[in-house]
Amino acid sequence: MGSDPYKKVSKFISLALRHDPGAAGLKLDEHGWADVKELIRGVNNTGRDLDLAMLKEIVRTNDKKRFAFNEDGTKIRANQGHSIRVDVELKPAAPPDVLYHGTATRFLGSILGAGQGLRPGSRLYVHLSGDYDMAVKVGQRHGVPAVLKVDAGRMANDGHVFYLSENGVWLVEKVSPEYLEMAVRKQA
Ligand code: HQG
Repeated sequence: MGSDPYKKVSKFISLALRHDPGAAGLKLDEHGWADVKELIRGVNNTGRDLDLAMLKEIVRTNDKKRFAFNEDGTKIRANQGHSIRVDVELKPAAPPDVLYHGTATRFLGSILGAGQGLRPGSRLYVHLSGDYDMAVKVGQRHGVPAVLKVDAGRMANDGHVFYLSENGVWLVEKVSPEYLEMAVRKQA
């Protein structure tokens, strides 16, 4: 992971395709697609090195499969993680009984203590993971990690819609505190 030679440019592409297309002089369509040639040109215009071969390699090798080309390879979009309102045609899916959310200990007061539950913040959805260890990594991005266990089975029974992104991230609009508890690491 640390040896990914494309990490910097790939982060910039994430920014452009999820949050700020203008940073690369781009416009996304309603489904989040950007024109591949425009993306390459836009990234080059910011002084970053990128050509089609590199972009293909980035999409293929990205550790979280963050991006996808359309069928004829003329367009590209982020699979999930957007803050801008685009419809990436997420598929509703029945979640496993338990999902995890990685956060930081400093947020637990408002999530559990103040009873806000999980909110999407600047993104369109709350991000959940089927995997405890992945949730720890997500939480570490914000500080000392804390992992919450989400009673996804009961939420689904209660009518909450879950989506599974193309790259395997579970998404839901919000999680009320009644479905949350602190997770305890499973014994190996
Ligand atoms: C927290 C990465 C206070 C929430 C990851 C999180 C993920 C609250 C932070 C993806 C709260 C938002 C998304 C409340 C939630 N009060 N804090 N009521 N409700 N929060 O970055 O889930 O590498 O927007 O716990 O792998 O950390 O970019 O979301 O700590 O899949 O592809 O507010 O980003 O993927 O932070 O991460 P974020 P996230 P990529």
